[in-house]
Order: sequence, then C-alpha cells, then structure tokens
Amino acid sequence: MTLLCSNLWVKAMARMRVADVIVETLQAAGVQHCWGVPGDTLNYVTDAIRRSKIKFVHMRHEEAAGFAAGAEAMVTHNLTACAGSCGPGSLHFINGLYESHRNRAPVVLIASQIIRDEIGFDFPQEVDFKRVYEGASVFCDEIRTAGQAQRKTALACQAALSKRGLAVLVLPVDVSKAEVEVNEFAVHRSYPVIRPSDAELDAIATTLNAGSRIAVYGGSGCEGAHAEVLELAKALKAPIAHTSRAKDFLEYDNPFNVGMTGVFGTEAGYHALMNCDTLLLLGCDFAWRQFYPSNAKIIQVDIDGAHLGRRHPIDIGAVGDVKATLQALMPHLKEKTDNAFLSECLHHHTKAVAALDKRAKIGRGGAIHPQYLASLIGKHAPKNAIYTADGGSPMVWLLRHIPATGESRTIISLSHGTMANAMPQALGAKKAQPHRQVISLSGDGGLAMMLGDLITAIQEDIPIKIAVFNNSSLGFVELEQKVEGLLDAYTNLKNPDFARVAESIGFWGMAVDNADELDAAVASWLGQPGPALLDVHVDRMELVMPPKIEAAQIFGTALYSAKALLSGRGDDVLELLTDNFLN
Ligand SMILES: Cc1ncc(C[n+]2csc(CCOP(=O)(O)OP(=O)(O)O)c2C)c(N)n1
Ligand SMILES: [Mg+2]
Repeated sequence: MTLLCSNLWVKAMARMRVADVIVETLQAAGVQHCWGVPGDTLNYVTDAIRRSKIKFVHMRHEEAAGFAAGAEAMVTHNLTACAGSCGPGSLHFINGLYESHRNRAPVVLIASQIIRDEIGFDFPQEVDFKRVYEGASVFCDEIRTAGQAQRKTALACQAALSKRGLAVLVLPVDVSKAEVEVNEFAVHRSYPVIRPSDAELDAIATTLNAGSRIAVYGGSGCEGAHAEVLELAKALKAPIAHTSRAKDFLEYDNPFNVGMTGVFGTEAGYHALMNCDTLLLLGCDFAWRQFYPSNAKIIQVDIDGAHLGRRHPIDIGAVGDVKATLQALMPHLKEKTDNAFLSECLHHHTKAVAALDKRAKIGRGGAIHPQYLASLIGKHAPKNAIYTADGGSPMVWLLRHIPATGESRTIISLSHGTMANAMPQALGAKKAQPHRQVISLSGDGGLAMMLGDLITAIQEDIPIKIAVFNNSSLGFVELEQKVEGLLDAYTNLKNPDFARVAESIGFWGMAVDNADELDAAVASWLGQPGPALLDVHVDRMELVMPPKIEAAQIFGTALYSAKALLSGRGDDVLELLTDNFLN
C-alpha cells in the first residue's frame, strides 16, 4: 500500500521548501501529531506543520514529548513524530524516546541542527545527535542536502515502522529552509504472515506431544492471538503464564491463566514455569534468567530470530508470528487427557490471587494500601480504559490489581524502567484516542519529576485523570535498600499539596487520606469531564514481594531491622513487620 498522499504525486517536479517536503511525507505516512517544543533551527519545520494536517502538541519539556509520542504510537500502531530545536532542545528528548524505542514504538524525531557550515567547530548549541541517538534508534542519519530530504524521510519512516522503534532525522536549518524539486519517494507498510517451516513445526509438535507437564509462557508477541493461544492450551492441558507486557493480550477471559512470574509476578506463574517438563515460549523475551527452568525442554517461537535463545538455552527455536504459527501447528498436536499439572497450577493461582486480594482493602488503623487504591480505580474505570503507571511501585499495583478486560490497555516502563513516564504517556494516549478514559497511576516522586507538563493537559486540552500514589517516598528504592539490609537514605519526599498545585494549574483536584472516603472519591474523580488529579496518601511501608522470597531477602530484611533498631528507628521496623508479615 502506498501511503504517499496524491497531492505529493501531483506536485512531482514542483519546487517546495524542504521543511514542507518532510512534513508532507510524514503526514502521508500516517503521522497525526508532532510532539515538541519549538525554537530557532526548528522554525521552518513548525511553520510547515502549522500549514499541514499534522497537529503540533506544544509541550513544556521534550522528555515528556518523547514519552507521549511513544504512547500514542503504541495505542494506535501508527507512526508518530517529535521535533526539537538544536542542541539542548533535541537533547532533552533522550529519556522519553529511549523509553519509546524500547517499547518498539514507531516514532520519528526531527532533531534540528545548526547550519552545515558550522558543524564540527564547537559552534554554540552544537550537539552531535548521531552519537547521542545511535544507541536508541533503528535509524539515525542527517539530511545532508535538500535533494536527500524526501528520500531520507521516507527511509526513516520505513525503518521506524518495519523495525519498530525510533528513527532520528538530523536536519540542519539551512537544509530545512532550502527549496527542492519534489520526487516520488513514499512510505510502504506491509503485513506479512510469517510462520516456521514445516520441518520446524514437526519438531515443535513432536516435542509438545512427548511432554506431560507443559507450560506456555506468552509475551507481547501474543497480541491478537488470544484465541489461538487458548486453543493450544486447551489441547495440551497447559497453564498459561504471561509477561507483564502481555497482560492485555492474555490475562482476560482465560481459564488457563496463572499470571506472571518474575519480581512482579506471583508464586503461581513462578511455579508453572519452574515445574513444567516442556516450556513453550511464545513471542516472549523475558529478561530475568533466574526465572527460567533448567530441567525442561524449551521451545521458543518469536518473530525476531535474534531473540531466539538469548535469555536461556533452548531446545528448539523457530521464527514466526504467534497467531500464524499456532494456526499451522494445531493440526499436528495430539490432545492430552491428563490435566493434573494444569489443575495444580490453577490451584496455586487461586491461592495467589486470594493473597493479593487480601492487601487490596483498607489496612490496619484505616491505612490506605496502594493495592486498595489500584483496585478501586479498576472498579470504577470503564472497560476500555487506558492505564499508564510510573516506574517504581505504581506499575506493580497496576499489573497486579487492575485486571485486563480485553479492551483495556496497559502502558508501563518495562524494558527501560524509567520514573515519571506515566503522566506524559497518558497525555500521548489521550490525545491519540480522546474517546477513551486515560488514567495515570503516578508516583509522588514520578509526578514531581515531570510536573511541568501538567500544564500541557490544560493548554492542549487533554483531559487525563491522574492518581498520585503519595507515600512521601521514593518507595521502591526505600524497599530495595531495606531488602539489601541497608538503612534507607535519600528517599524521603517533602511534597507539596498536589491537589492544590493541580488546581492552580486548572485541574480538578482532591486529596484523600481517609480510607473510608476513597471509594466515593475515586468515582467522583473519574467522573470529572476535564483533567483531574486525585492525591491519595497511601501506606508507605508496602513491600513489593517477589513470588519466591529468597533467603537473602529475608536475611536482608532482618539485617535492616537490626540496623534500624540500633539507630533508634524501631517504629520503622514495627511498621514494616506488622504491615507486611502479620496481616
Ligand atoms: C529517571 C529515573 N531515575 C531514578 C530511577 C530509580 N528509581 C526507580 S523507582 C524510584 C522511586 C519511584 O518513586 P515514586 O515515583 O514516588 O514511586 P513509589 O515507588 O514511591 O511508589 C527511583 C528513584 C529510575 N528508575 N528512573
Ligand atoms: Mg512514592
């Protein structure tokens, strides 16, 4: 399919300003928004955008723009753009775009640059963007002449869409200002169906048919393959564990679901993987090697051959799209009758869910467990809500306590693990899909880090909903330090009244510290027509327990307790123990 709009064809051989050529090529490739902050070397580009159908979303910090663009691309599966001025302007995007790139979001950054004549002489605001962005992109190149502009822009879009990630176009201002004859380079999208060879399918089927305790571990490659994965699990009597990234695609309507493993998971997911005799990895690139079994036969199917066997040694590796592969594989599988392993795993799952649910309620002395807040948000949000959550503990509460519905979408920082992603990602998702409720689960540390772009929600009229998990702490780090047996340090947060800060910006704002009022407060916050922020004073001492508590971690907590007692922080120890172990 050729996406280049027909007016560009008509204009063939006509002369146009390079900035216009670039903008029209992006528009023809499906870009609807360009996120950024204007300035100096970008002026011809923003002027071209002003006259195009692309909307420029004027942000307060480029990092937030990078997060927002990535979220837009993730929810729409379409190309999005960012643009920045030279030097610090285009440098500021780096963390937001790193996050987006590692989420495999197709985003193009126009990093405008000083004039070509001055490059290489330490000119004011000179930054070598190729060196900065090469490690976080699928394409990174400078448009060296006006004649290259359309061809290189099309190439950048092509790379972002087909290799799935960030493409950076470095654009010297004298090039963007120049005029050039338009030609015919366009962007093409292809949707191939890829599956392993017949011989590979035979080998996979033989191994699965020989297994008796089979587990499926599904990753984000299972998007769109819910029915096929469940059909396979039914035939093989196999529990399905999923990665955090696959929550939206596998958790809902799934009688074989045993949840996640890893630090964010539960014992049920962990048990299924560690105790199977045959493990089928489907579109799953889970990084933590200690959570793979050492005594099982492992089969891995992935669309990217470079992922095969990169986390753990495997017995069979095959390249394929999960849906197409399973459709081709099913006729080769013998239906199993023994469901003992499946029942055992499902029993673990029921127990694990009950243990999680126990924390999702009002705590001792009226404490608001963050899990309770998360579950109330899930209760009051519409079925097709989009959730974002900050790196730190909010993303754990989202993953564990807000069930996927099949229509909901979860955006969190998994591969990159950044703070402060949630609110700007919510801006991106809401701008892209204004008809859906978009809810940011923000940490108090995370929100403060990108606070300036609250203003964008007002200025650009993006009615997001923000819940602040306000524990007056960099809680996740405080926990890490305690588990290591260290005394926690530098994690205290002296916060402003976030509800009043938000109100002064133009948000609806409310603070809650009484657990009995929380249910009604969540309902009223989500019912607001405009941007709204709910600042909830949650319990600080909430352990994010890994599924299997290692001896070292118990030891570490004990060591912390001893140190804390010796340094006169006995109350801390008591709180930690009563809150997490004596409930
Ligand atoms: C940009 C960035 N800086 C620092 C870190 C290290 N880090 C991970 S979680 C965290 C604390 C998050 O605090 P908050 O947003 O308040 O969430 P909480 O864990 O308290 O719920 C920090 C400092 C990081 N991951 N990313
Ligand atoms: Mg916090």
